[in-house]
Amino acid sequence: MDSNLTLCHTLFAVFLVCLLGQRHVQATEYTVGDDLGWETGNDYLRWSQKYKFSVGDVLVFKYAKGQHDVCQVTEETYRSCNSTSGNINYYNSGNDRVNLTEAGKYWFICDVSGHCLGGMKFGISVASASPSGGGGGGDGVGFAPPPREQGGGAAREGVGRWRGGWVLGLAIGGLCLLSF
Ligand SMILES: [Cu+2]
Repeated sequence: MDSNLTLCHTLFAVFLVCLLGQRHVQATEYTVGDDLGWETGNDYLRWSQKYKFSVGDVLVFKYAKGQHDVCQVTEETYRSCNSTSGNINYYNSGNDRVNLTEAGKYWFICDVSGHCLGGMKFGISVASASPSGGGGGGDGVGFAPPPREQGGGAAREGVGRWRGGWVLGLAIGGLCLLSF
């Protein structure tokens, strides 16, 4: 039964590595606007208040290329919707990934004429990465009210993966017991 024991240890090691990996990566991808994507008529203020963002997370803007774009701007430009100044980054691929690499505030608008004034704009607070994944350190930046955990596509996915890890662990544990 030596080989069974070895297999058991190997599986257990793999499980541990997976768990550790999950703790460290902890990056969550958020599709802006959830299922609706980056589009006119969506309430991005509401969307931005649903989640708690941390360093390492990624925002994904999905839209028909050419119909919208994404400008990361200063707070002033966010408020005025006047993008003649205050542009930090610009994206227009239709499937833009923005890595939240630093803690602080990020402001985004659509620079297509009238869209920002029409509501395609939001700001978020990004908290420094938390090692436990318990959801951000909350750094006291808070201009957004605490997130309500409702219908969170991305957030729920994270929890699902975490549970999956435990199920895997239990399965391996069961296998180990059976092999003795
Ligand atoms: Cu637009």
